[in-house]
Amino acid sequence: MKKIALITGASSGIGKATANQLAEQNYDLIITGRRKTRLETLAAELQSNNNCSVLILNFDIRNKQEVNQAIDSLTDKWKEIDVLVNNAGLAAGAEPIQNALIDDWERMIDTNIKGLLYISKKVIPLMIERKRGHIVNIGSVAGKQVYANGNVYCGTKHAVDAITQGMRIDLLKHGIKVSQIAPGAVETEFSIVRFHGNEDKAKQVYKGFEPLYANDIADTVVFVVTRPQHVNINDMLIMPTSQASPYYLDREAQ
Ligand code: NDP
Ligand code: 8X3
Repeated sequence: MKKIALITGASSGIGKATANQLAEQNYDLIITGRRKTRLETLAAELQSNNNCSVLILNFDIRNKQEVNQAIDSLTDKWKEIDVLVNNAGLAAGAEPIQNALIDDWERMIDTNIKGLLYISKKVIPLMIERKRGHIVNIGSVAGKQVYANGNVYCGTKHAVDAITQGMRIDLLKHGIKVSQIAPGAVETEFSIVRFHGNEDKAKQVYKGFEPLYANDIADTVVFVVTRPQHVNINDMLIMPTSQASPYYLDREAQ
């Protein structure tokens, strides 16, 4: 029987690449996000390139009712979720704390922390019932180190780091694996979103060095979820070769 993976934020970037790579690994997929047309296009591609079934759940992860309804709508077959990739997330703004917008803070906290919790709260009981499952939280180097103007984004990813550890402890007795993957700079739509649609500013982030690509992180998700049952990767920090930390970047590398 094929395994099922639910990936949040599959309409773009790391989530989309993960959907593609898990489909190649013979998973059936539940793909989620707000942009329905993108999810429909991805579902068609996944189904034609791989022998897999794909289900779209179209919701805003900040909305608890929408999250609950989406998971409640699953048939018994689709409720057998083996892997939950908690990927949906964003940075909004990169300003000193005194200048930052409260709306940006709320978007980040509501998506990166509360959204991750809403969906986990619905999926964990399904995993506990089956005494198996694997939760992969996409954290960030921003959850390990704090950098200038990162304030609240770094705060949300530190929360993901702590929540991942807490989940692992609490789910230990239920046979459920919990892992975190914490990337450095990955060129996706992340910076376009962070700078509120300013593509020129977003391009500057990756200027002069080769960043990670979404597929590099999808590779690590595949690695983490394909270890033998007795092996869990607790935490993986993955950076571009040109980035030693948020503070040290070799922009002359290219
Ligand atoms: P993208 O902007 O390319 O993708 C973000 C995804 O999250 C989209 O599919 C988007 O879907 C989804 N999403 C955002 N807000 C919501 C929401 N309210 N409801 C449902 N889905 C939502 O960025 P990345 O692929 O780079 O980001 C993925 C994850 O990786 C994030 O958690 C990010 O913090 C993390 N990360 C990224 C790094 C980077 O440098 N790019 C580095 C470290 C971590 P839609 O808009 O359709 O709803
Ligand atoms: C995204 C990477 O360094 O911009 O989490 O925080 S960084």
